Amino acid sequence: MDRAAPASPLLAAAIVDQLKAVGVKRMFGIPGGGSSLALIEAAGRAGLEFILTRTETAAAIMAAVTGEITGTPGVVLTGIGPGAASAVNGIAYAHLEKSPVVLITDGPASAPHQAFDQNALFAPVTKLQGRLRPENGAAEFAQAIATAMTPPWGPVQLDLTAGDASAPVAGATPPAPALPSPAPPATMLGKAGALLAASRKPIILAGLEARHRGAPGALGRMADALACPVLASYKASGVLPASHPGFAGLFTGAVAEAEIIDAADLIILFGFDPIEIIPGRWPHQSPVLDLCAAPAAALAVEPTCRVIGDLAKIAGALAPGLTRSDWTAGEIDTARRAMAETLALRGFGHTAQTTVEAAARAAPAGARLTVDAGAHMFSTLAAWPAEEPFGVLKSNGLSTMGYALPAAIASALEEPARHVIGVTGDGGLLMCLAELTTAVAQDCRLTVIVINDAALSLIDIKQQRQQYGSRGVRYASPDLAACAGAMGCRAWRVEPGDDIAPVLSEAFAANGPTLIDVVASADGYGDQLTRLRG
Ligand SMILES: Cc1ncc(C[n+]2csc(CCOP(=O)(O)OP(=O)(O)O)c2C)c(N)n1
Repeated sequence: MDRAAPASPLLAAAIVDQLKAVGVKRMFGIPGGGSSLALIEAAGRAGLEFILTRTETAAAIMAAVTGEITGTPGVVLTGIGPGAASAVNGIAYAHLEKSPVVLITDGPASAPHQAFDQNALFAPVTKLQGRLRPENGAAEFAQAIATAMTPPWGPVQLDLTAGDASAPVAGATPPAPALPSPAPPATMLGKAGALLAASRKPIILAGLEARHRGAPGALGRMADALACPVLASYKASGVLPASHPGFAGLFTGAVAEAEIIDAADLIILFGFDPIEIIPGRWPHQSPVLDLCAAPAAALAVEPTCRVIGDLAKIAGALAPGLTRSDWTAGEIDTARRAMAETLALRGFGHTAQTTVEAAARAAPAGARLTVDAGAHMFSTLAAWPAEEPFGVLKSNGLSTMGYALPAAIASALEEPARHVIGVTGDGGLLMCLAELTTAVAQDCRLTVIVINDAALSLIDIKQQRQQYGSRGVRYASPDLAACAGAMGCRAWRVEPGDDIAPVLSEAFAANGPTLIDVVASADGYGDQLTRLRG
């Protein structure tokens, strides 16, 4: 006989209601025995999905990626103590890469077992920490959502005990506060307009803020009006389509693109976050006009003028004063070719470059790429023509390994019709391999491509450069196709000499998750890095 379902846990239900009200569709995590159970129950009743992952790190990355691509908060639930601690890396990603995330941890503990100050643990990587209680929880939760969603976006962390989650809230549930939209000060716009008017050869460096709302369109119109080159940060790949005549390549923050930036007489940062510039001296002399959505940490360079506000509105206000620059199409094309040459990977057999070029040729229209951290990343991004914002998902500010697969799962859940391709090193995949079972359980339409060189190649190169002995960077890699097959995922192993094209076609035609384990060469990475970074 069916037992009657228990009455809704009230604070938990109020939390779920607010999440639904701001557009949240799913939560990620691994429940502990406490408040997460009440939240999952309330979510189930309210029609909000709960995605059970294999690690809290992957859950937090999935939530952060969901927050980035949807512009609504990603939500993570964890248990107390170890569950909460395991989420830190994904929350650090959300913090450094400006993604709105709400993390609800069970706790605080009432006894020494599994007890530590969870608010203190998350303080360095969240915008707000707190504890939800029945008497103020609904209001504080509304405030937490607003904090996560106020530019610069970021994660918030809230403790919630099982008892509090199931207690009735006091007072009415407040609506989520309206989010502020700062207007750019007119004086700054005047100075920005004067800099633009004085420039004959401006260059635009587009950053991660340029991916949101109306910013990509505004960027394209500015690039067209100025007829100037645009470099995109890794995360901004696709904000100006790779096929656009103004697209000059990636901003890697290194010597690769120095020549074209040095040829410019004005550097326009368009939504660039300081985290996207690798540490070191700013080598360029020209004045910098910084157009940004939110005040952030100090840039490596003091801008001549900074305008803070909605990027589309700022660009719209500056548009009437823009005139065609002196750049020629030939100069921009030469820069694009030089960048491709700098990034060319000269290895043997299958390499990251040959593999991703083949994947790009075979990929279904509109496919999205996710990429992990490691030596394979440079060639992957260079070989993939991103045609739209979020066409590429990457951990850049944190540059965490174990990212490409969870990010691909988040993408597949949010946009099931869009095929997503996760390119990863073997080291990075082995950090999150178990999430293949999540992809299988959710029937995600994704293909993992492993550039399997049985080494932590990026670290291997650095070790070799320092002329240290080869220790601690190589291992015998397992047969990853066999591992994936055992988890219910269709998988292939591509050996040197095998034709990868038919395998890619089959994998991309499949509806569920697939994995291609490419036995690849690491030759050429060291030389490539020297050309890229000097
Ligand atoms: C979680 C995490 N641990 C360690 C690092 C440091 N790290 C950066 S790249 C790298 C090696 C990556 O190896 P692999 O995934 O096999 O890719 P490859 O460099 O061989 O292409 C390491 C250890 C990191 N970025 N993230």
